[in-house]
Amino acid sequence: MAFELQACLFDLDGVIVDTAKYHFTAWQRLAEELGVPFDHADNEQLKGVSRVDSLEYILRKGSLELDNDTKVRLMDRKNDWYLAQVEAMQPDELFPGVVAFIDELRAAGVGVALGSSSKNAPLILDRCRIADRFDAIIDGNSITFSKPDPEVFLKGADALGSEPDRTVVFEDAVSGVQAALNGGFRVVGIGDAETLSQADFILDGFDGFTMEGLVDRLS
Ligand code: B16
Ligand code: MG
Repeated sequence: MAFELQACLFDLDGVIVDTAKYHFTAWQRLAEELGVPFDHADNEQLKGVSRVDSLEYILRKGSLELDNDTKVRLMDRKNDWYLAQVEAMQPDELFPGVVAFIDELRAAGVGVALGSSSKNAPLILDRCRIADRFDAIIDGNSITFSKPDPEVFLKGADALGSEPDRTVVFEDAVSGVQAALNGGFRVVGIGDAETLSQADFILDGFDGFTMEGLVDRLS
């Protein structure tokens, strides 16, 4: 039986734009200052994970215990370095094909929402001039629980009036794929098949990808 597609929920970092590289340089700079080694494998663990949980990961890795005020100061420093890169973003940093795919969904009456853990999502969408493409925007400012909790996607489906099992989540992070599964969604992994092995299927990117292709692969 053909999959009945009602809505699509898009993660931001790593699905629509490659901001993971900006997070990496900012977290690595902070980790270095704290004397904690931080490499790409660490960054992979932090994809989809909230800012505070990302800092806690680094502190755990370095067996460091800090008071709350210091943690807030460190997160603000990291975010300032991150924002300095985000401020300069341009629409040409959108991944190839993602806007065309979203436009195809919208033209077909399929609801489209953002489901990101990032508190900086509104700024990134603005810099890339893509905010008006979404029927609903759920981001780090509207949620209490970090992925793999499904809150961000359940709120997205709720805003679109869609059923999770007829709603597809596009995710690049292990924590995000797990969040989608925890919410009862179908999920397409963007990136490495081994890392995202729990997804329904894996896509390298959106270039040339169509709604028909999506429905075919989920049916
Ligand atoms: P911010 P996503 C996530 O965005 C990132 O993948 C993750 O690395 C980041 O720590 C988190 O947002 C919070 O971001 O510091 O900007 O609030 O992948 O869920 O779109
Ligand atoms: Mg992501």
